[in-house]
Amino acid sequence: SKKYNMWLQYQPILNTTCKKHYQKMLTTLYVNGNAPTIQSAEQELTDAIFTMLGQRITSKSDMDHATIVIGNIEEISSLLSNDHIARLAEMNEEGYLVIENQGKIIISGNSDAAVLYGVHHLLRNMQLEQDLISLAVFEQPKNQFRMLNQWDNLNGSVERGYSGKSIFYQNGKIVKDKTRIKDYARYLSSVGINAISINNVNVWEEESYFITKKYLPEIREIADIFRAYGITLYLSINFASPMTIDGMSTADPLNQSVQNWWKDKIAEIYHYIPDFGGFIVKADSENRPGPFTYNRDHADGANMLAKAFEPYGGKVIWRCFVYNHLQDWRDRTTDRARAAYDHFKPLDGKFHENVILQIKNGPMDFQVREGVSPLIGAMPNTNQMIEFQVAQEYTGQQIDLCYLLPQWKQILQFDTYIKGAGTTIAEIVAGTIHTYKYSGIAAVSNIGGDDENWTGNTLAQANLYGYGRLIWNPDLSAEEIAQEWIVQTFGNKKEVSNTLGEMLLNSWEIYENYTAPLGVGWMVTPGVHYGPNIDGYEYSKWGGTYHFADRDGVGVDRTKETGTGFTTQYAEPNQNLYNDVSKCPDELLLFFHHVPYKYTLKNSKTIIQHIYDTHFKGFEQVEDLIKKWDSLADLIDEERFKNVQNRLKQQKNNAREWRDQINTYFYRKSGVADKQNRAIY
Ligand code: BDP
Repeated sequence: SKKYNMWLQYQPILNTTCKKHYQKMLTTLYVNGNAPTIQSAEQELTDAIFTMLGQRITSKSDMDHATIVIGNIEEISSLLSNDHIARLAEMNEEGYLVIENQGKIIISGNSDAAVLYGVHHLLRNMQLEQDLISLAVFEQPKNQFRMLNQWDNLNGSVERGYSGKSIFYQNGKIVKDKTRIKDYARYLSSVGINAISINNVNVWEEESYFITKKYLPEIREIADIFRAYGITLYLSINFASPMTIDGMSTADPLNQSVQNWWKDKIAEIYHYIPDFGGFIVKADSENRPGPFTYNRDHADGANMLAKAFEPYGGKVIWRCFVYNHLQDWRDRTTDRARAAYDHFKPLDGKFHENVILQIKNGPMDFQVREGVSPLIGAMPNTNQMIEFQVAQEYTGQQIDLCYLLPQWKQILQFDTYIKGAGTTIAEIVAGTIHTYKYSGIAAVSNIGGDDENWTGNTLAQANLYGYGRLIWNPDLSAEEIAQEWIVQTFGNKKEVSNTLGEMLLNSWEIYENYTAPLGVGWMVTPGVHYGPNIDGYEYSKWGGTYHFADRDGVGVDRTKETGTGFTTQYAEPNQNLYNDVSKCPDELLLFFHHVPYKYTLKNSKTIIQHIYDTHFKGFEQVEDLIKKWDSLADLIDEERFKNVQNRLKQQKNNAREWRDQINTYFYRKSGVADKQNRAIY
């Protein structure tokens, strides 16, 4: 069905000139090699051409008589000019070329996976109805690791999953029918994802056994599926596994028998999965076990595993989401925002070269708006990657529309100045600033399998698509990516492209308008994280104290002089930019400063008036989203149309609730009336 096919609709090409052109060019295929990835590429190409053009491409046994040739560079260099070969040689392992030469299309690359990416490049161009004559594309990914983290549990639930149950597990078992996993692998490879971890970072009792004989034979099957799409498999582990699995008395990373236990364990895993990627570890975080129990640090913990992985080329992806979740607001140095930097920065240079630190994009936790994590780039001698959240935990849970590409773009473009101007997050995680051995980008996935459409809200598919495209090429704009996605998903219709493009691009700002203001974050219902609850976390022992609203003002003082000192974790000039209230950008003001309600923003409004205005506006913007979507009724199939229409209706209720609660709360705290006298109670 259309909702199941996401952006790989391969709809029949309607434009007749274009269709004739393709039909003429794409008749016969020669495939070099038979590695699983090459077979996937061939399958995708032949199936897609059949649905788009209504013609079956025929296989040729020699290159000369084929109109398309695909294969690894080693196999088909005879068809390429010296110049082509030289250009390919300059690119990384996943670099590919797609060229047209005298009526023949050649897709080649530096690896089998690269060929698959090249095939998807061609298919994307065709769906966008581009000309194929004199194509000369040379592409390589900017980031080495392009990863997704599934937060799926064996019982079939998905932590922070808003799209139904897991496609990997059901009722305590790995699913027998793995068709859906295979299709997921297809979608991921079409946007260049090359690594996946398939279980929740919170590893509870039974998932600890994933690294044992009980589950490894079936996990191997999953690894085989992903391998055929160029995707390497990783597992999240329980740091206390030696105790949980084998009843040992300790998991101390410096204990010899613990080290031996892991060595044997990792050897066993490679026996099943020879190209196993490695582990993701959430340790000493939110009640998960870790090295702190034994008075060891995180380098001790990570290095123990890294050593055991060395003979196999495996990696340890160590998460930096480490903070004391039971904070004491009387001690400002326990500011949660400071935690990752305070824990990890002193350990720079102590990690083995096959350890990669995975750092959330912000210092807190995937809020609608946060500063960029100052830890990223601050450890020149330690591999790092950034972590995004495609799942919309704090951004509307795939009920509310929130296209996250503009947010991710902004984060990647952020200049840390750590090594002078131009030290952007994009360059740091691409490994071009500190020359990391391994680096890249990971994100929490947003898919599930209850509903055929994968993401609950059909429009949330844009975030998954966009995530892959952006991390392959961070220079693509949020708009370009939206347009690519729209055309492939809903067909090439101007009105849909225009209207939906506008809806997507404004949606993050709209969401921000009616939720927590000016970077303060966290005014959500505790636990579920959807809907407003302004003081829900404010006085709770879990996390604690995020907005400090009182009768005089609002915001968290994180300055050097009077606050938590978090601002000092940034390099200059960012440190000063955030520390100085007169310079701090409006959108983050309350993240860094506690200010009176009548404080005037750079946009010339007072804080309190800004809160009222954005909240009234945000609600109206949601009403406008509904109108816009309704105007597309005749251009979109009923099923997907209704799905989104229904979500937008729920979004409107949510926006109303946020608007009213936020406005009322701040009116009552401040006693300052709205200048426009709108209804606030
Ligand atoms: C938070 C989620 C929680 C995750 C945690 C994490 O609320 O469910 O376990 O992040 O990243 O955002 O480990």
